[in-house]
Amino acid sequence: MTELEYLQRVTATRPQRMRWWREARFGMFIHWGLYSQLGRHEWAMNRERIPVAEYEQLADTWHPAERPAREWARLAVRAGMKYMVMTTKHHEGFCLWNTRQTDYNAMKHGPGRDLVREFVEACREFGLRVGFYYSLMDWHHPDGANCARDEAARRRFLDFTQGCVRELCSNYGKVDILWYDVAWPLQTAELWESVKMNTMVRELQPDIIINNRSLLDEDFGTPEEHVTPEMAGRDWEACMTFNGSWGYMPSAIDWHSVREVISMLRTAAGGQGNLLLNIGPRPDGSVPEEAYQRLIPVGQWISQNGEALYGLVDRADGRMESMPTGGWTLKGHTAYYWCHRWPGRELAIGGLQTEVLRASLLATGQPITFEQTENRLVLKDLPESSPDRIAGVTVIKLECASEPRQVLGMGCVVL
Ligand code: JFZ
Repeated sequence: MTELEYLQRVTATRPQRMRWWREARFGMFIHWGLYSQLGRHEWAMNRERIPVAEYEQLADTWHPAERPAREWARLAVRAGMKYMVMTTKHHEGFCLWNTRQTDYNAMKHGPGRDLVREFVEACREFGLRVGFYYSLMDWHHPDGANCARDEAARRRFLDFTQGCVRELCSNYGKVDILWYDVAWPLQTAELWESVKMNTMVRELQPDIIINNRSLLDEDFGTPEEHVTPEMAGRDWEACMTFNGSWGYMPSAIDWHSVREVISMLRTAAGGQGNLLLNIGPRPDGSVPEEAYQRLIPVGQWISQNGEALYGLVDRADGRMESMPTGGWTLKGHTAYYWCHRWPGRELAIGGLQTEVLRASLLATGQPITFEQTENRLVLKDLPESSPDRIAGVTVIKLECASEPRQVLGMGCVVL
């Protein structure tokens, strides 16, 4: 199949394949591997130049607790997340599943079991969609670097890579997401044989969605550590750490707050994108307390305000303006104003070009009285302080006569 034929086929099926993902909005990223034992970031092997022979010893000292993926899944559900993506093989090259491609895997070493299978079973038990992260870059495989210089090595490494991906897409039932990472050292999709590999993937998993990190655009873009909408019409998912490290790192103590996570969600939904928020479990698989302290309140907030987050949303950027007290998400004729700086008894919103039919507090349905003139909406008789007691982010629902639009520009009202 040519790349053009592949592209046409993938484009044609994308709306149907992506629908659940576009509605889901929020997922949990899991980075867990041998590096978790070091607790010094998942790049420790590279950043500290740990010799392979020394690093390999971690394979036999890793003894995770029983089925920790069930704890992750339970927390993901409580947090309002709809899917999970777990590292099946990170750059360190250790495979968390029972692979035939290398003995450097969880079955043959310390864990003594298939950790990917446990992850899939936990996702299914808790009703979460299944995502596999797979690092193309491999610091352990003998051809992982010289494949860029030696054609025989490239052939061997591609056979290894395609063998791993084939197993992951064949042996675990339905896989919903394939999340490639770091296509180093080969510089092009052609050198990686990405069309051939992803054609195989899609033959094995016809409904799967694939990210953009096998050097093909595929189904969605992956802004990392920043929540920045991609161009209109392009699906995207911001992947974010909670504290600056993907892998377990107890010295990484600056965790995003509940309010910051809600702000990420608002930016994602306002730009028709998703948020994939990471936790790095401890070596035994347990979840750091800081993650619970944030994800439980986030889930409580979403349980009251999920209408403004989930489902097919319209892009707010380009139709609505930035405001000092909050931000927008849109759905059809309804605008949701996520007010994170509560103004007190009145809230004025300038520049609305759309007639507001009804205003209410989303969480409770309580109506809000308002006055609307040509260029100004004034919400009146509001509570003195923000009604949201979880994070101080109150969503105001504005049901309009048509698609909401706001125009403010740089000037002011001419008296
Ligand atoms: C990659 C990984 O290196 C990282 O460990 C984590 O898994 C993350 C989700 O993905 O992070 C990257 C990828 C690409 C670049 C930098 C970090 N880059 O292109 O500069």
